[in-house]
Amino acid sequence: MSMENGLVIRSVRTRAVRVPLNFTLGTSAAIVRSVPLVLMDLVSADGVEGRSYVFCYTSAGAKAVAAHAAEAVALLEKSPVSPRRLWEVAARRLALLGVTGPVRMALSALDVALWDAIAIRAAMPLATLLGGAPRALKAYDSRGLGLMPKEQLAAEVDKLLAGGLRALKLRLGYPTVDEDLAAVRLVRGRMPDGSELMVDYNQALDLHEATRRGLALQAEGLTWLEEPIRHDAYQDYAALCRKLDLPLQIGENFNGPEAMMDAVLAGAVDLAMPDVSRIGGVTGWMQAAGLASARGIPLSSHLMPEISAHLLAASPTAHWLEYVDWADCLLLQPLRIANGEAIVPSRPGLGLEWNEDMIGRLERMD
Ligand code: SMN
Ligand code: MG
Repeated sequence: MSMENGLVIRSVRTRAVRVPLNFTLGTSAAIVRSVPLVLMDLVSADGVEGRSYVFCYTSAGAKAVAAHAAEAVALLEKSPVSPRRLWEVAARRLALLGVTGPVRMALSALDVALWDAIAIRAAMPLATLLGGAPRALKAYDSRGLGLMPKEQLAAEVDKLLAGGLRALKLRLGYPTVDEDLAAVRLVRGRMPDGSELMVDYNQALDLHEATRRGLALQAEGLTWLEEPIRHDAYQDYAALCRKLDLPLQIGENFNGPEAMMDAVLAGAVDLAMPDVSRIGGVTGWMQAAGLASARGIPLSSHLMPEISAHLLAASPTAHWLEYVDWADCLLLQPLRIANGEAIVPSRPGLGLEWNEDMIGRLERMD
């Protein structure tokens, strides 16, 4: 099959599995002890395989993503499909349902699997195919450090630092600003000089409280303040950006590059961290990377680091990779961390190969 003709999908298989976490994550929104992931295997008519996976938040989310992926594949089967055609066809057919939430996550997962197959057929790492190259990326450890008692927090910081990364993300949103400050100081106090600390409120505050806490946190030397208020309150984010010296980070909830554009035009974006499964897969990410580049906005990623690493390596304003180990047990070659950085693999495509023995032992959710 030549490249001009695109890629004919022979089959797409999804498997929904529940993966236990090594570090429980208590955010202001939920306590997460295990994560539902949908694994996707696409096979082209000429036998090339493309893979992706997506974090689905809840069991129903995983089932919905798998169901929407199956319907989307039925729309595309038998004729050649490029990532662009995937979005054109699916967006036309699904506009009334809405290309958001699980629909967008399913399409994004398909887009990633398609790009993986295209890169594998071209015998290139995805980062290279997208105009970058495999390299070491700045990465922060985003495991654990949820809302928890202080002694546990201290023990977790030590354990995470032993993992080799020199930047951490702490969840905030304790009942009072003093408790938030105490958590920041405790964590900071255990981190070596030169290391960096990010904080994430997961949308816990209103504008008034976010201003108050933001001002109180400003002198703590934080790298960013993430999602203090509801994710789509762009006017309020713009007001916060003007009031605080501390850079604000948003983006994990951008529904496609269009949402990022709205946020940028509202003056709501100091730093951006799109999620590959909401921004629209590789296709949506590269459009978002263009916006970020045009405005000089530092671009970080959200979860799924094995996929995001290739995308950051091809993004002009690449900033931080969010590192978690959730998919490690599913992979024969998990994402490698060395010298405080994440290493983008130079294998063809994304470099995802399933550890079928381990997958066979996980709880299935489909
Ligand atoms: C987050 C979101 C969803 C699940 C886990 C963690 C968090 C992040 O907002 O930025 O990683
Ligand atoms: Mg977040």
